[in-house]
Amino acid sequence: MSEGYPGVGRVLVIIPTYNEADNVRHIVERVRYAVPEADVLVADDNSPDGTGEIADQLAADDPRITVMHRAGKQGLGMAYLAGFAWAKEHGYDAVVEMDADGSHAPEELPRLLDALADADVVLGSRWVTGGKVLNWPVHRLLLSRGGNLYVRLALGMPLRDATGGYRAYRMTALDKMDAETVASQGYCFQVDLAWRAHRNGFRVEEVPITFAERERGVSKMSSAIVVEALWRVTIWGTRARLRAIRAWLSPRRTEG
Ligand SMILES: Nc1nc2c(ncn2[C@@H]2O[C@H](COP(=O)(O)OP(=O)(O)OP(=O)(O)O)[C@@H](O)[C@H]2O)c(=O)[nH]1
Ligand SMILES: [Mg+2]
Repeated sequence: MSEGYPGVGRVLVIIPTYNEADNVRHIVERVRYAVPEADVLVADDNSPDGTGEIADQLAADDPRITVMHRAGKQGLGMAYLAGFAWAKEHGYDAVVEMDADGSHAPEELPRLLDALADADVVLGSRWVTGGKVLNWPVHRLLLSRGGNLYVRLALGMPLRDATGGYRAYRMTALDKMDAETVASQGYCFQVDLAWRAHRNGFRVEEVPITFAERERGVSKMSSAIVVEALWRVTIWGTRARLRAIRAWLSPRRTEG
């Protein structure tokens, strides 16, 4: 049982993994060192490269580390949902999302958690002042900037980095967001949760992070992920505009 992070309480860092054998040990060790008050849950989708077994070795030596072995590759979003449910079952006050590939520096986590002391949701942001991206090719930079611009315009949501995956949520907020009904995968999962947080009127803070391109292992990014985000965001944005129009018309109808 952990004593908790000041102003936040018991924190669980969820790290989803699929074929991260070259990364999992290092990332978990960095988290444990950077935020000793936090527990770690590795959510592995039965990676063929043995990531799950490496994580088991880490867990055997440290009671603050747990490994969730899932049946097979079901996408990042599903792994997070299972992790959130586990955190709820085990009475955590906050959860953190973090990639295993080193793109999200555990050394920056105290800044996210400090911000969570006065917020419901904290987004690690590459696109606010002070945020940085290291070693990304131009096409990835354009995709991220363009994607975030589209999200902002389509949804009318003021966040600069709604696609990022380095985040902290209070469990109370996550509960109200009905996260278990999220069907989105990939980046869209992150946009979906940001959109739910925004619509619920939660305090969403963006904290600048330095995002580094993965050095080892294989990317799971695909064009299918981008296409999914595009169509879902377009549908949500259209629905939000229709709701706004209906709300604008309805008092006039009753007046008339
Ligand atoms: N459990 C689980 N984890 C996944 C799955 N897909 C991706 N991940 C993990 O989610 C995190 C982000 O995936 P990445 O491959 O880094 O995706 P990305 O950050 O969009 O792409 P690159 O950093 O460019 O490689 C990593 O820790 C992956 O191992 C999945 O289907 N199941
Ligand atoms: Mg990555």
